[in-house]
Amino acid sequence: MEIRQAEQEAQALRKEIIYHNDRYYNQDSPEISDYEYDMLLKRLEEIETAFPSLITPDSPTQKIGGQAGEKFSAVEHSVPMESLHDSFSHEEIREFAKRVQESAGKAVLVVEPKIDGLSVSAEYRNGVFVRGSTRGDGRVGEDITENLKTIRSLPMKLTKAVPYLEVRGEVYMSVEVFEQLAAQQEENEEKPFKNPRNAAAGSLRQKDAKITAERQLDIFVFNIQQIEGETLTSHVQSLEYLKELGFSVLPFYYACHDVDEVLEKIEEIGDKRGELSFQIDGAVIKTDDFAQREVMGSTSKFPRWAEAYKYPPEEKETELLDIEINVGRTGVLTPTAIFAPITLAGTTVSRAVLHNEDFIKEKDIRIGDTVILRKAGEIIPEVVAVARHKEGSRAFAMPKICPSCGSPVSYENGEAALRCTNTDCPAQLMRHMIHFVSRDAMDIDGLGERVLRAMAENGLIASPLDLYRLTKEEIMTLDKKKEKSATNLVNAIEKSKSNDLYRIVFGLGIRHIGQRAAKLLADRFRTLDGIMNATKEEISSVEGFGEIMAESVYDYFQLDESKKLVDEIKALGINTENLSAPKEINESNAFYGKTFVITGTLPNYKRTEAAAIIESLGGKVASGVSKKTDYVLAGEEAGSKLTKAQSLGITIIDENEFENMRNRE
Ligand code: 0OX
Repeated sequence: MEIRQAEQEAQALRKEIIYHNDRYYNQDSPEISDYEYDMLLKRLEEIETAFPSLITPDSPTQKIGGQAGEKFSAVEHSVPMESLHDSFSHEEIREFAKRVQESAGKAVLVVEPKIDGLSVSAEYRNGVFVRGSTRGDGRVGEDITENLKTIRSLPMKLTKAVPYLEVRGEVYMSVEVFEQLAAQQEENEEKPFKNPRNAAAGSLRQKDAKITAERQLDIFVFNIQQIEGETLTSHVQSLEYLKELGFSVLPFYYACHDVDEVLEKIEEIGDKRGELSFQIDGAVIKTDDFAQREVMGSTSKFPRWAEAYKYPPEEKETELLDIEINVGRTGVLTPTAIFAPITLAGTTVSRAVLHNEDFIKEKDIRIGDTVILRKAGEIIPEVVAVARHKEGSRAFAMPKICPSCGSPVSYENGEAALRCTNTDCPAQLMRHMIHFVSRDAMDIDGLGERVLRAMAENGLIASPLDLYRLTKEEIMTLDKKKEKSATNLVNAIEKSKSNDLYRIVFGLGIRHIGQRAAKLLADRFRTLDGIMNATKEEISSVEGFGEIMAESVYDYFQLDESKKLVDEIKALGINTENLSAPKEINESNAFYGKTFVITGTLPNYKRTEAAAIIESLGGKVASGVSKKTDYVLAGEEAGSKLTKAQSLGITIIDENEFENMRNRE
């Protein structure tokens, strides 16, 4: 290649990589797979190695992609948080091992998983957590102390009072938590996170640490950045030491004595990557001995004593048996591929979303074809391409009528989504009812899709509000509904009448309005009437609201049906006011300024509900019992916290006493 051609290609690659860096690191919303990104960077590296005069100081090969943002205050890393150089073949790993041997002599190499999360630093003084930060560009990161405090696997106090310690670890979201979150986001028609890494990133860098707490993140610690009061000489020794201090350390790592063993362990980790409860994007190979690391040193960006190995994404072929059409809550018809089940990256998959007609046309997907599947972000199966058309297969066409109600379907103002035009479509109504009772909306216990379908089929309900008119006797006419469970259901429905305002707003299922948007509306306008009577300008001035969202809310409440619905909601006695309004707290109430610990199962409240009541009255809720605790609210099967409270002589109350205290308020 000539230098001029190389320069052009390098420039184009840099531009592309910088764009994808921004999508990945700053917007938590990548457009290409990690593998595709790695390949772009690798190509740029190849060009720069062949023509070193082309290297520019701002080339993505010279810097780590993240940038300390403006949301959080900056933290300067006194020990830089370096990144790793990537390898994609056994040959490159052999070269790395040779370099280590040539520079530092015979070495033990440790192979460990490369967790796909976010690198963070956590600092401790005298064994107590004092500060947390993101990696940022490796030299300056962001202060995320409050967010890290919400991670249960990160100890706030170590087993030893080490004078000073800075560790580095990877914050991640487990596959299980991610799948729950993805299902919830789909149900709420919110934009889903693409993979656990993005979900972890989006959850960690939140100004409101409460959101981080809800997302149940975890951490694996893998490095000591700085330590005072202890001398460690190897990686394995420091991992053992970190375990003793109470850290959740990488769950497995292997000390290898030659490169063949290294490659064997890399493959072994690769083989089990689909079965792990966390995602990995490769393996890391590290020189164990710190004295040898010292000899090798670092380049401007990477340590020379470590290397990453990236696995290619797993792809498989299977036969496309059918394309099914699902009708969503807002009437969108979504085609879904049904294929012969296969195991892919550890789980059995048999369905994949085909998004819309454009997607199917672009890839020319036809029923009977052999298709290539991959897991996007290693989790959600997607059709990459058609491997082979089946002989005589015909192009797929979206239906002209709704498969549920037979009404015409249409495309609205240039959208790629096809919608059923009938607002009374039973499939839409059913999705709407499922949404209405869901955990993030009215949160009615014991009402799932199965019961709702049975109720609708038996003519008991035709709309969500019909639920509030149901009697115990009517519910008991349903197959297998015993008196006790019918009573529970009636009670759960009744209880939902006192939900906070945002729940009913979200439950209405207004297009483009997710739970967070519903909370913003409730906070700003305080009552359902307030939201209904707001002007378009007032709605669009709500922080975080764009034109489309504002228009959607405004248009919704202009409809006569919506106005009638609001009247009906009020007539049924469903709360339409914001209850979390910062009320004047009467400081003489029994809760004000007191610290509570809640333990065990309470008969009628979830622990989070009891906590909200305490906090609304000016009390504090702590997680552990100490001398500072004023009351322990104990339910059934309360364990060690109750015993500790007894030994410290702290007042223990049950739910009854708790209620009495509230009434004395
Ligand atoms: C990981 C991971 C990341 C320490 C020196 C250079 C990179 N994602 O699991 N980084 C490192 O090592 C650092 N190890 C890991 N296991």
